[in-house]
Amino acid sequence: MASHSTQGAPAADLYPKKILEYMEGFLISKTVFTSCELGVFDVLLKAEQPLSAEEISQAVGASLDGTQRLLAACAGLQLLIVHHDKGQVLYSNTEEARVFLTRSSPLSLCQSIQYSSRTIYLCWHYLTDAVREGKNQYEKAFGVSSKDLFQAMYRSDEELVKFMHLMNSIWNICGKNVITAFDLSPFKVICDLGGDFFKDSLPVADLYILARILHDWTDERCIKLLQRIYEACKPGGAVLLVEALLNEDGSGPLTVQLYSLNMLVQTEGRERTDAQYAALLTTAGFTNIQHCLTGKIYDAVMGYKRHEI
Ligand code: ASE
Repeated sequence: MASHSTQGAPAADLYPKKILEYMEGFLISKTVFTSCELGVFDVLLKAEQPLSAEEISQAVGASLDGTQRLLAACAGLQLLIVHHDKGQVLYSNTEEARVFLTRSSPLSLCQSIQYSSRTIYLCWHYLTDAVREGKNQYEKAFGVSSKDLFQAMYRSDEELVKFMHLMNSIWNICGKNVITAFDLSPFKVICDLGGDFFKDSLPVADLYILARILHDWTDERCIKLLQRIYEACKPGGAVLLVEALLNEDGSGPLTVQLYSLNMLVQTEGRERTDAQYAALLTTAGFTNIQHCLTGKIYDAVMGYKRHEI
């Protein structure tokens, strides 16, 4: 054997780059959360010209030292551009920061980021407990009973509004792909399901859209809901599921694997494969099930109710 390196004797240059990145990934999340919460990107948008750390710290009402470090990190993350002007350091937004991280932008992710910062991040503090117990962590994170999921998720008007903004801001980015995945022109009456759909009577429609609904619930509850929809649906009608689909063998995408962990800490559900959604739809009576991957986070699954013979 020429090589001296064996198990238990790592090479001197062995450097766990990936693991270090994972270990400290939350530092990046928190840097983005804080910059948005302070309104750094909004201040730079309004100024319409590069600003110094001093000007930004005053505008956002934060310490100069803290702001300087935050701005440097944002520049490192390629969210801010650094300008050197006559010995002065000035900052401006990158195109991506202007479009997605300013509050007034139509494609703003600020509300999503706020929900991540104030709700999801706090739930993930208890991920170990969630994995051990196999259930969500609202009681520990917020002191609210998680018996009724949406009573917990909508525990205050503020929390409800934050969640609605989250749902909407992702829709701005993925909505078009999902809604053009299938030809929906044959459907005259379309019902986008929200509200208390386990209790309330459902309107008669040709197409029911369930966008990021089934991933909140157990298989049993999903089947119950799909059966209610099947009952209400006109013959020849259909149901369109909008969900982030796992690969058939569960091997990815990583985002969806992580979302499934998020469903564990936050809901009663999970992310599923297209075959798992197809099985739920089949059990409820739907046929001719098809799925379409969009290449973005959210995909589409369709199932039909047969025409009466
Ligand atoms: C739900 C969707 C979400 C319920 C709770 C949720 C999302 C976050 N929390 O139906 C959106 C997807 N993002 C993640 C991280 O799961």
